[in-house]
Amino acid sequence: MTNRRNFLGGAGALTGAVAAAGVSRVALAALPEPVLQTTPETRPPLVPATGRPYDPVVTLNGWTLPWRMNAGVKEFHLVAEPVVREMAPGFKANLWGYNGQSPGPTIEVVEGDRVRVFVTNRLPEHTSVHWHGQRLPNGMDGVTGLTQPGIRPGRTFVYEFTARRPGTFMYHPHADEMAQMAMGMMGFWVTHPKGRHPLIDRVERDFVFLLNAYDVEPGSATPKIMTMTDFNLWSWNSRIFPGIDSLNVRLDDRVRIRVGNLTMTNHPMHLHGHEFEVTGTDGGPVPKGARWPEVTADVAVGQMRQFEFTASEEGDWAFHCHKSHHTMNAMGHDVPTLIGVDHRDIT
Ligand SMILES: [Cu+2]
Repeated sequence: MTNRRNFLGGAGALTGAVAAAGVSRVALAALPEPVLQTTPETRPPLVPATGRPYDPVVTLNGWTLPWRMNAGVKEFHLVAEPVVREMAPGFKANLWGYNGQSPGPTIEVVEGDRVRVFVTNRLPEHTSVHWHGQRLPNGMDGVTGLTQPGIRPGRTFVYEFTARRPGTFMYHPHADEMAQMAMGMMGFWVTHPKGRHPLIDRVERDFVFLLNAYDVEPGSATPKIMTMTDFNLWSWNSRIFPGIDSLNVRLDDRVRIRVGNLTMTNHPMHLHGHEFEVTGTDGGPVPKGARWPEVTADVAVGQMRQFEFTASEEGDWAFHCHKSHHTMNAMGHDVPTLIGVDHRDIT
């Protein structure tokens, strides 16, 4: 369920932590209430009640962050914090994320929207948010040591810019990146087109998720943050099989799936039973003459790929990364080969 935290209630740990860091009650009162998510279930699309209309997306095992309108500006409040993420039934991991979950909530805006994002840091170290792929003023790009000092623990930083081009983007820290991204700090951003767009079709189903990866030893719950390539959990939105929800569509629906890759390796994404086209990247929509049919498309590191197809075949169709070892979970990687071994004496 979705909860609103009361920053000024006096009883919450967050109130204490922020107040101790010297943020005045007057300043806090000006912020939008942070909204947090307590479940890893796929939440229904957030139909916009304020601001300009758009067709909302569905975040796989995730949710869209509510906003408030303030004098024409769309205001969001992200809280960077330690979270406990249920990665599969019975398996909870100590991650870092935003607003109660990892990955953070999807942020949805409309092309031309003025956007203000308050980022409160409840982590034990500094952080920032980089708005991967977006056109924005240099000072809003979120790179510590280059465009801003890190947001210190207990402090809130305000990012503000106009969402200039429609598209699918990601957000993640550019502060202690190796640790913070290995701990799960990332999220999705969708800027919907203003009105009809010649290269962005309306679809019946629009899904988003991030490919991410962790190294959590069996029996432990906190990722090893210095692992470079040998991860043992290849997750979608910090969920692993069989905990990943299905993408449910009706027969003959037009379907769009936006997949971002914030792991350390590429993932050839393969859809069964249908052909799709890559209709967009985080660089923008692909011209129609440059699209071709595929059943597998690679999503490289730091890339977003947008797949579209008509769900014209009835059934339960698999959709997976084609690297077989990416479909294994933590306990599978160290199993010795027993093919050719006479099992009769060891069973
Ligand atoms: Cu993969």
